[in-house]
Amino acid sequence: MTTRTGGQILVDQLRIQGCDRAFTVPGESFLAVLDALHDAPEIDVVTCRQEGGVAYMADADGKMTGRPGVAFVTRGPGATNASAGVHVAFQDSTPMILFVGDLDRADRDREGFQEVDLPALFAPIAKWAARIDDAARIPEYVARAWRVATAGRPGPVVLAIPEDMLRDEVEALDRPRVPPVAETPDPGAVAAMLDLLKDAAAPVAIVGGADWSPCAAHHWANFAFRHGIPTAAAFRRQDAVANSCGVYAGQLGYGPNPKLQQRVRDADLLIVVGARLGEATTDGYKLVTPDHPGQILVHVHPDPNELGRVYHADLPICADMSEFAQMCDEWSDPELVRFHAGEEAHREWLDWSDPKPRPKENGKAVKLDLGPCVKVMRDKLPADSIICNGAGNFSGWWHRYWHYAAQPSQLAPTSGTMGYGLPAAVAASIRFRDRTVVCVAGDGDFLMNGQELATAAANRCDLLIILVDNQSYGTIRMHQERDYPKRISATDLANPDFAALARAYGGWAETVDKTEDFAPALDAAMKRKGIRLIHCDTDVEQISNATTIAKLRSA
Ligand SMILES: Cc1ncc(C[n+]2csc(CCOP(=O)(O)OP(=O)(O)O)c2C)c(N)n1
Repeated sequence: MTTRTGGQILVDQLRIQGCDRAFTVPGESFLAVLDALHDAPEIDVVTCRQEGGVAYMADADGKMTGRPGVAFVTRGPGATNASAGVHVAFQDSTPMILFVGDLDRADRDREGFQEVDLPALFAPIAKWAARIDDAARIPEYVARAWRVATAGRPGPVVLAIPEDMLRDEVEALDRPRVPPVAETPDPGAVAAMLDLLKDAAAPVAIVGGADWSPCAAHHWANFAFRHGIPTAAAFRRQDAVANSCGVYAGQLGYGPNPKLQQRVRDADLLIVVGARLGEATTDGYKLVTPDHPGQILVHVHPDPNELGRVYHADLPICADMSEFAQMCDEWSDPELVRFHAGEEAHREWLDWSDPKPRPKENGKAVKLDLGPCVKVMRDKLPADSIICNGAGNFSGWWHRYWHYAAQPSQLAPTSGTMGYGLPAAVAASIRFRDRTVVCVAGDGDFLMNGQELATAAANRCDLLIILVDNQSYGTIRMHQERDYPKRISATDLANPDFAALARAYGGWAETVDKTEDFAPALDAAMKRKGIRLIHCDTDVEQISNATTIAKLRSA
């Protein structure tokens, strides 16, 4: 056996596992890896401008592929910058592996340069956090990381890689590719679920989350449509089934359709597939309560640890999402009748997601009304466009009015982190060169990772940015107006000229401040490639798609 450096062994193992892309801000602590990547053309290295962007891109890549998004950052400041993305991957159940260059083994525990106890730092927000001290064991650690990140409820793994360990030249046995270990659903349990459906008067499904896939989206949509089961998406899992599916009922989360909420309350049978029924989806554990008296809960999840963790499940089913949905789709039972509620719920959602012009307030019409702008986007952009966003009320217009295609078409953090949209859009436009990628951002949200415009330019990304500028951290202002009216504190923003900023990165940009100017701006943007930014100059008065500050003050 020939000897290799730790860096080469690591890169070889990534290649074997099928890694084709890694996001990084380089550090001197992992030069041996960077050197090995020089000879690994199969792995596309995306060099970013801040580790927050690195980790969000890796998360987005993991969401799109179902394989771990891979990232390399340096110790101390690099690791702490990247930690926000590890938290997203944890809450969003995204497979991710973050490698962190660490200081030499002999110097550990002296609080050396940029030293942090990395496994301890990441333990509460990673599925597994460890350190590789022996180069000969790199294949074992990386193969295990691949398995841990993808199995059960997917999540992030963090591996610290000491600098001197990566330079060691040792003999190491490569591990073969980790095969997927799909949990086949128990046919008896699926039959029991179908029996419950036969007895139900008002079933509702809530779908999307851990381990969801295009295959699961396809089969669940077929099954639910065939039997007329109203299917809601969990918070920010709006691509769990194509929204064109005739029983798609809308998303739960912030600002949901009250009719959908009522339908969930009235359901006698809830079939929850993939979702963990988190705080946002369940409106603070109130829409569906953990004990859900009067409702039967079938909870289908890929991880046994999630079943019964918060919610009591009358019928828990541990299964791979794709296999479960496929088994449902292939099941034929003549006794299972079709519910009318599915199509009724879909009609209600169609009406809910149809933007009406915002009513005048105090005789004043809204100059730039975002609802009709989203409708213009729906009419002009391809139906399978990938919509990416971070956190802020601005996202509510797209969550309500955009019609999502089947997964992957939505990259949005269920953990509600700002600054996610642009890095996610960069990752999406590199992964899907042939698809339209849109980043929707608030002015606060955008500048949290605006530096990744440089990464977009360097990687010749085609992406469209819709920047909703209300000169405010508007969401927090909304909470302020409700709880402490007329006492604005720390929420006003002084912004740069966003259009000029995009142009400085080689992009095209236009500012619009009237609804009627949005469609021509979009036409102009669509004629071009590269970075395109439509800067929407809006009024903080329109604080969400349902509320104005005036209304909050008079409430
Ligand atoms: C990383 C991070 N920091 C802070 C917050 C708290 N937060 C939620 S929304 C928001 C304001 C977002 O402002 P903007 O992007 O301008 O959108 P708007 O609310 O005005 O629509 C803040 C500060 C958060 N969710 N994530």
